[in-house]
Amino acid sequence: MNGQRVVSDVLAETGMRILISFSLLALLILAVACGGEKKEGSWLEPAASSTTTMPPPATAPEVDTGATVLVTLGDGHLATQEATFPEGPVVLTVANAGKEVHSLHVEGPGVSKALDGTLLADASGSLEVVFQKGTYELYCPVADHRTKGETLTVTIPTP
Ligand SMILES: [Cu+2]
Repeated sequence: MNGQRVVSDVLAETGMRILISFSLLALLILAVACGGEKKEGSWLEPAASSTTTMPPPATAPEVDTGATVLVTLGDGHLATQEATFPEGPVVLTVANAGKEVHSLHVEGPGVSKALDGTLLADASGSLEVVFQKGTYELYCPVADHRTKGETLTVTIPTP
């Protein structure tokens, strides 16, 4: 009986050892799997940094070809820095010089674009528009401001 107990104890002990080694293995596998995930994450990091390097080339053409024209919105009027705009990409810098809330909408050949939201007094925003030859209307889409005179027709001349 004693011998059998010893054998069973030994068996139980080896069983425990097997269990322990299995759980250790499982931990190792988990550690490796986590390490693998971390490696994947580190692989994603260079991709993310490469997308963050994307904006500079995108803004570079703006500097090269895009002209910047100031558009001033007032209470009942809309004025531009220049009488004619160049063909191609133009960044409209829109400034609210009035006391009311204003915004800007540009309508013309290939363009129907508006500022995101409205501009409070003394606020400014920018809107990039790619102009083609033709006539464009710039107006304030807020309430009835367009009919109150916040509109301007701009012609893009044929070179
Ligand atoms: Cu307005």
